[in-house]
Amino acid sequence: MKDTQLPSAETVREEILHHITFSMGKDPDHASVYDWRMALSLAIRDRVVAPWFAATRRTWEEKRKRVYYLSMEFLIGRMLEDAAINLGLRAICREAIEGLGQDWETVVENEPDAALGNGGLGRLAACYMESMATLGCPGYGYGIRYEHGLFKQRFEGGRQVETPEDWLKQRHPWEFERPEAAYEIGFKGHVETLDGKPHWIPGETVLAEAYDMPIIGWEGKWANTLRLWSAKPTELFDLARFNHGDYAAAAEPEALARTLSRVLYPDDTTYAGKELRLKQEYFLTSAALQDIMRRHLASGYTLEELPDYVAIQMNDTHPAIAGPELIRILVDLHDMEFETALEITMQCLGYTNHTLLPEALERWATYLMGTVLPRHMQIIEKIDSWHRRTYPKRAHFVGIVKHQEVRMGELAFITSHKVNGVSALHTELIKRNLFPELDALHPGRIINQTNGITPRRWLRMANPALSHLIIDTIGEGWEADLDKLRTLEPYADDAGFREAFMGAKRHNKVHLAEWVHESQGITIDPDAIFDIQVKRIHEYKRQLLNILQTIADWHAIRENPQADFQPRVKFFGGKAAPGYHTAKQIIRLINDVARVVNNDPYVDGRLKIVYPPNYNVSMAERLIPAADLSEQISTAGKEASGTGNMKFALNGALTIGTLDGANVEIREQVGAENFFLFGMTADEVMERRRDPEHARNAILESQPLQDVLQMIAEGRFSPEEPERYHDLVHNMWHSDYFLVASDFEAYRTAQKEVDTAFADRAGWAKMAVLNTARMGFFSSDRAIKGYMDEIWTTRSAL
Ligand code: GPQ
Repeated sequence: MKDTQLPSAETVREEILHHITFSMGKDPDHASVYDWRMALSLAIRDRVVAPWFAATRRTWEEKRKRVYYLSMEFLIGRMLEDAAINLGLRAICREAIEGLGQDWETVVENEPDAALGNGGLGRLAACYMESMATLGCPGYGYGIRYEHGLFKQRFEGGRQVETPEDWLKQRHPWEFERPEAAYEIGFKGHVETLDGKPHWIPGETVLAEAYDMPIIGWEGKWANTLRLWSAKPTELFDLARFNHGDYAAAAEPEALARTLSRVLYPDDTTYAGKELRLKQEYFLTSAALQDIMRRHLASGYTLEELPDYVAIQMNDTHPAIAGPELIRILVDLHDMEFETALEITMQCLGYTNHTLLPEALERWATYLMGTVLPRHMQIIEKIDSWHRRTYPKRAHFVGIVKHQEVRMGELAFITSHKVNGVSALHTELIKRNLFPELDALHPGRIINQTNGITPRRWLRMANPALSHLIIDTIGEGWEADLDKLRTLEPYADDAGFREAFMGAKRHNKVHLAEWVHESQGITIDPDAIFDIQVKRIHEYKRQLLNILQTIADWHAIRENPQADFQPRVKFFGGKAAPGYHTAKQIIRLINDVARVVNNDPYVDGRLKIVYPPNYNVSMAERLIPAADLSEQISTAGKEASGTGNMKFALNGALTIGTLDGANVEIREQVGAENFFLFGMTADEVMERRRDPEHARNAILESQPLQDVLQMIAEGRFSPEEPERYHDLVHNMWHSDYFLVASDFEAYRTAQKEVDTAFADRAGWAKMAVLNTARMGFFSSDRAIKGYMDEIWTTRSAL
């Protein structure tokens, strides 16, 4: 958007006042922060609508192929500032709202996060939506409008306590309800044969009603739609029962229907096998496919032309029922031959795999699938036998239905023309370990698309200090062409620039320190190393390794108080799935250790542990720009990609990490000398696990680790309950599946290298600058271009 097209702050001020009066019905003198936030949002929203309509119109007129991104999660965070930035309006809006006597940050922070996701997978979907809009890739995101997003986390005595999230308690200014776009979704019932054709008679139905959110791209050149489905009853209530005075029973159908979109399952990279989850997955998928078919047929295209106009991407296997559903629509409703329908389906579908963890691979019991979706179960069997017939060579090893379970990974693979992993290493491991037989039968189907992040939110918006320094140095343009950051490279040797770069970092650290002081009551030193690990709590991500090393450091300081330690603040952030006991124990241990360390006079402020509760997108935006050190320490071979790793490096943090997921590619890009590598490789991990004594041996070889485990076992951090961590310690000695002990010494050594490197301020600054300068590859724009070229075969409309 050219500056000349931008409104003045005065104009925006008038628009805000208009909305305060006519949308909020408030006298400005009596308006609350909420009212101001709503009025500002609506004023910005008004400016999204024109580009949004224009994009939709052009897609129809130019008969463009559309991409449909199906995801059970969209972890969006706040929307106001993001929309303002992409429209080039942030500074103007700020001036306008401050002209009305309101504080910009207070107004922006009044917005609740849209937390319709658990972690990386959901946030990736949100970054991809933004990049599709930026690139002018016509498309829709399809998801569920959960009434309650991811639970809120509190700590009570160091333990995680979950409370329901309630983001829709207030009006949601970024959505448009579309009561006219509603579809009936069936469940259960039975299949009849009518005129020799199968016919599904569902036993239950609900309505899926659409709510649309515009997603505006950089500079407002294009906008797409995120369409979220909300479940409504097909019949409002039972009038006969109501008239009999049976009010609770009368309202039953409504309550039942609404449970479908009531709450997001809080499990990240695990799968629970619950009937309601299967119903949610089908609810999303069926609504999306009906909408896609309606749009396709309304354009006057034939069914055979579907792959020319429709690309459907399945975000993991959660919407993998899309294959059978599309076949059902084509065969049962449009009289197509099964094999033709399967062929068309494959050409439309793509499947992104996000994990190799066995506990995350969805497998539904055939009896459950047969009960909830009886016709789909028949179609799944048919796809399976077609595949065995057509590819008899390895039929014995490959199968969708096995041991009375439907394997959604195999189903998604077989019904897609492309299957992709999310980092180079992960894709290799998919081929080698997850789908070796299917890969041999379908060479070339598995491809890689390394993940990316949107630089608009994760640098321009989250880090104004660094963004402005970059703009002052190399100008604008990097926001939509992140490779341009390379032109910063020569400045790594410019002492003045390095100082300015570290000045921006220090500014962010001071800002974070103030927030930590206000919100946690902990005083931290902005000149200490800010060492941050934020992500879901999971054994494979090894927060345990981090806290054990922290304890070792604490112990070392106490043993030798005179020694030269670099002051550090260890930040942790993240939620555990409510039913994940070990992850919750790790949270409790971190909090217990924090209490002891933070109150230890011997430490004298040289080591602090900060674990603010309820980590979410907004907290990430606060923490990441202030990080010196990014902890990416998963057991090699377990983290499919990671995307937090990219956000930190882009903001000039150095990584301490293993050769896992996208860390491998980050290290290649930024240079091995600008990355603190440690630990076993994925191959070494597999080798090491074959030694049944690996844990015990590793512990016996490390006196510091023995000391640390001893302290925990003795109750040093839980004196009121010394046996609190016996299971955790016992597991370290006797199992340690994620090889915390085996990597402990390597990690400690790498942390010492960090200390040494940080002491050399100029050297550190140079490495930090080079990290930012060399992160261009990890823009989600690059990733989306890869999907457009290699999976969707679609072109930019810009
Ligand atoms: N991921 Cl299967 C999730 O966040 N949730 C999931 O249910 C699954 C994967 C993550 C994965 O652990 C990260 O390594 C990736 O970077 C991320 O998906 C996006 O691909």
